[in-house]
Amino acid sequence: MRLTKYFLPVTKETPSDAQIVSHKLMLRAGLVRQTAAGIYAWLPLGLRVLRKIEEVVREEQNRAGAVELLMPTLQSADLWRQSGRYDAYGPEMLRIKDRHDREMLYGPTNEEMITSLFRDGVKSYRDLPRTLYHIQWKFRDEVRPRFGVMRGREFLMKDAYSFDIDEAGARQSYYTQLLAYLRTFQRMGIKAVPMKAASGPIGGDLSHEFIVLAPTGESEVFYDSRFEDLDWKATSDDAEALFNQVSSLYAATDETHDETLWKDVPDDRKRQGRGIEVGHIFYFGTKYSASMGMTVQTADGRQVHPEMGSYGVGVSRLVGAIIEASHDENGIIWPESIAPFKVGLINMRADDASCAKAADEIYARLEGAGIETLYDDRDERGGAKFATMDVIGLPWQLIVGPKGLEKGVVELKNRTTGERRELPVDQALVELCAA
Ligand code: 5CA
Repeated sequence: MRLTKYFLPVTKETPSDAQIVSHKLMLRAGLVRQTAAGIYAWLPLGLRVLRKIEEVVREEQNRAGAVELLMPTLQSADLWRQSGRYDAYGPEMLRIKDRHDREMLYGPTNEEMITSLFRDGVKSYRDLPRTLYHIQWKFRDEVRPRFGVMRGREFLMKDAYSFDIDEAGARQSYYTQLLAYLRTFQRMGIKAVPMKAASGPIGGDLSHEFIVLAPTGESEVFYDSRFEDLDWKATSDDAEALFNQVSSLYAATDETHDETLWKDVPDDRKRQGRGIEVGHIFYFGTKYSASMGMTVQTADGRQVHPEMGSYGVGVSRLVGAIIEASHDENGIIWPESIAPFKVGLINMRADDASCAKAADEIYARLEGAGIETLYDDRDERGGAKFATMDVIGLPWQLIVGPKGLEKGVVELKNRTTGERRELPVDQALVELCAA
């Protein structure tokens, strides 16, 4: 993508309405703009990151055997009356009337809708177990939307729902999602610690929050440092063993913190700090299947209410959380797996015909090799171009200038380490292909 044809409204000034670093950087780097309190437009660069995160989430859900569908954002109040939650949910639910005076709502979550869809399509134990998920916008009329996309009113969530014939099966589905979550977050370059959680208005007796550590986080957290050493990629597919391992180590938020258990953690392993909740999983048994009349026939002919769980990932919140965990004084540092482009190609002298020709050729070769490149072909000062590339945080910068070209070299900068090296063009391209 050529910057002269793109829409990237980068700003130098720190926006005054933003309190935390990720919100400031998301505005400065031209990722989002607020259009109403807690509601954001995703500008082209921000949208690319959002899509990348979505794709990692999708791949790990599919790998875990979950099946994707898409439910609408608008739901009917009658559906929520079936579970009794329409009145219970409170002012966070945005309630709307259509032209026929029918009561509608903008979905804050989808337990009722998925239960009704599954109920109408399932007959017997042979149709179970199933985990269905979608990635869809939600609306919660938060009292205090703040910190940008971190606590928005409209936000993108992956929500999955599992249906099992009995509790043992439901626990397996829960463990499978737990493993999928740890893999998902690790692929995004962040460490999210699973912590025992209170299950809140969703209900149920087994629940974990996934917390990314960051000083600006909303919850206070207490955990065993052994969580820092676990490698989820290396963990086997035995989800139950993983669950047992996770359960054997102490980790809790301020809501569930237990001083007596905390005392048993050796002092040199005690870690305390703040964190951001990027995911939350729940097992809640037959709460919705019973209240909404979903039954299936078991192998021995009995009728039972399926056991259910729900599993949420804050997809749009993750954009902010990853920036909180990965930035420096000059801007964002994207982990490669979710970077909006891999390479920022800088032409130092757009007014110099031979320099522009060389940069154009490199751009064509990068594109030809399938490397996602943002090409700064604007007629601007070098300093402004460096500042733009640093703030938007692409993993690699490739700098083409007339002096280097005389020697046959370009400069390759690694955004994470800050290391800069002069290399012949061919070698730089080989390294970028391999990186
Ligand atoms: N139905 C369940 C699981 S599917 C559910 O709604 N869980 S939740 O309430 O915990 O939300 C799931 C995730 O969405 C949270 O872990 C958080 O990362 C994200 N989230 C929740 N509220 C907001 C918000 N106001 N802004 C941005 N992300 C949010």
